[in-house]
Parts: sequence; C-alpha cells; structure tokens
Amino acid sequence: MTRPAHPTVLQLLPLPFPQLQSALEESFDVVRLWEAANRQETINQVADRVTLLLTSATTPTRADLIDQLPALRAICSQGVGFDAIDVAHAQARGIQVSNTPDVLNDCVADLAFGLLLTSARRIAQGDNYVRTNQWGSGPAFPLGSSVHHKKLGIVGLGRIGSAIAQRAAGFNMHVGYHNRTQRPDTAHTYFGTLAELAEWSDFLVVATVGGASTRHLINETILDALGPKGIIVNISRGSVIDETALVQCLQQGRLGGAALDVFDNEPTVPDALKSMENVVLLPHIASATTETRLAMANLVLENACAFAQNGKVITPIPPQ
Ligand code: NAP
Ligand code: 8YV
Repeated sequence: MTRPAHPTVLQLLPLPFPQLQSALEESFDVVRLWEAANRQETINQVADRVTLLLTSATTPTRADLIDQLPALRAICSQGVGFDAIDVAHAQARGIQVSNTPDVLNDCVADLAFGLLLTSARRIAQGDNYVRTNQWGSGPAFPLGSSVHHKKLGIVGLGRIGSAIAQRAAGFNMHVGYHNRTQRPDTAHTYFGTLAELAEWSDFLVVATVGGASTRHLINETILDALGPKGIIVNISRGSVIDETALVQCLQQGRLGGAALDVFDNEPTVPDALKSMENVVLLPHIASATTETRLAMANLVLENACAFAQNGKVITPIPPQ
C-alpha cells in the first residue's frame, strides 16, 4: 500500500511548543480543529482523508468522533491516561492508539510528594500566614505531621506509583501498595484489599488509572479506614475518589486532609473543598513542567512520524 506523502492529521489541540507544531506541519497536512469556526463543518470537509488524529489525555475523543472518520488508522495522544479516549472502540476498528508513558513518571511523582509535604507540613497555610501578617501578631501557627518514617500507601503501583515509592525511600518511609495483582518484582508490602491498605497507611496516594473500572474506588469506607489523622493525595483522576464522600469525611473530621491535583468535573472544584484549610488544591499540573511537556509532545510527534513512515506507532496502548 502506498502512503500519501503528507497524510492528513486532524489535530484537536496544538502541540504546546511552536517548534514542534511547525515540525508537525512540515510532514503532515494538518487540520487545526481547535481554530475551526464551525467544528462540525470542518470535520465533514476532511473526514474522508483523515488517517491520523492528535489529541491529549484530557481532551474527550469519543466514539462519535472516531466514527465520523472512515479512513482513520491511528490516534496519538499527549499524556498517559486514556479514560477520555474511547480506546476499545478505536481498537475494535483496527485503529492504533498511542500515549506518552514513562516520560512523565518523575514529574508526576515529584508533584505527588509536593502535595503530600504541602498538606502534612501545612506549607500553603504557612505561606498564607506570613503573607497576611499573622506571624508575630496572630495565633501561633499550628503543628503539622511528620512525613519521614511514616507509612505510605500507594493505590496503583505502576510506572508513576513506583516513582513515588522511590521518593518515599529517601524519606525513610514504609511503603505498602494495592494493585489488582501483586507485583513479583518489589519488596513493598502488598495489600490484597484497598481497605486493608487504607487502615495501615498514614498517607494514601492515588496513582491508579481513571475510567469506569476505578470509579469511586475510594469511597466512604476507604476514607474512614484512613481515618482522622490520615491524608489522601490524588494525582490520578478525580473520578477515582467519591468527591461527595470526601467532602463529608473532611467536614466531619473523619479524615485528616486531602491534597488533590485532579477532580471529578474539571475545571469545576466543589466550593466546600475550597473553603477547607486542610485541603490543598492544584489545577491538574502534575506533568506541567517545560521539560516534561516537551518530552511528552516530542513523543506524540515521534508516534505520528513512525505511523506515517512505517504504519506503526511506537508507544501503543495495549489492547483494551
Ligand atoms: P500504569 O503504569 O498503568 O499503572 C497503573 C497501576 O494501577 C497499575 O499498577 C495497576 O495494577 C493499578 N490498577 C489498575 N486498576 C486498578 C484497580 N481497579 N485497583 C487497584 N489498582 C489498579 O499507569 P501510570 O503510567 O503509572 O499512570 C497512572 C495514571 O496516572 C494514569 O492513568 C493517569 O490517569 C494518571 N496521571 C495523571 C497525571 C496528572 O497530571 N495528574 C499525569 C499522568 C498520569 P493492576 O493492573 O495490577 O491492578
Ligand atoms: C496532562 C495527564 O494533564 O498524562 C495524563 O494522564 O493527565 C496529564 O499529563 C495531559 O495529558 C496534558 O496534555
């Protein structure tokens, strides 16, 4: 089969660096959908010739869009999570789907630790205390919790979870984890149920996948098992935690604190969470450094180019 010299790419959002966007446009016939005045009209005009779709982990890429593109052969996504993409639907049609695993592990793990330290050591509260001139005039700053030598539970000891465990070693922490399957390649303590892990943990970091299979995995029972001194950190997906239960447990003092990078209905964050001092909130920035986003975008481009050259993406998502 001969491949067109400049395959047509339907791009849902720009690559985050101008030089990479230019490189893409040198090798492909690019349809910049994010700029389209009428999105549906643009799709209709190019649908028959689009072989490649560029998207991201946080850009909905659903079956209804995929089905409008009869010539589509590959989807390249920026980011590792794929709960926003109908991967199984695409794969059933023989469409390859790639993501950007590994290049963001360290960055996301760094932020998970940043969140844990910010919550346990009250770093954001301390910053506010100084800025608002309470230091020296207001009430004494409350004591935090030590992080070193404590028990860290990791929900999802995968690529990112393992990078979090590495960092915990530097803090002399004890690491336990819960996956559906015990890993043969680690000495960290395995817990067959999430409730047992939460009961054991001082801090619980959520690093599992998003999507239907993990929706509300962290519910009231798990939060109660973590308890009034426990802190939950989430860098995975908001859907993994039942936000209503989280708010209730925090309001009733049944959970010590929460440090969250992700939410169920981004960018909407429940007002109740915004009003609590023992909650740290970030706008989904765990992979958002120049270095990491450059590595991710480069990998998207490499996947697109590999597909154009030899018909195969280089970091495919396994069959779903
Ligand atoms: P990964 O290597 O596939 O790891 C996922 C882990 O979750 C695996 O150890 C898996 O083990 C476990 N798991 C899956 N389903 C589970 C379940 N039902 N119960 C318990 N454990 C389960 O993925 P990764 O590269 O580390 O990425 C993890 C997630 O982080 C991504 O999917 C994404 O949602 C999120 N993420 C967020 C950001 C951000 O900006 N906040 C950035 C990057 C990634 P088993 O299969 O044995 O269960
Ligand atoms: C980004 C993410 O928000 O990789 C993921 O799963 O959630 C994040 O890295 C996103 O992919 C940015 O494009």
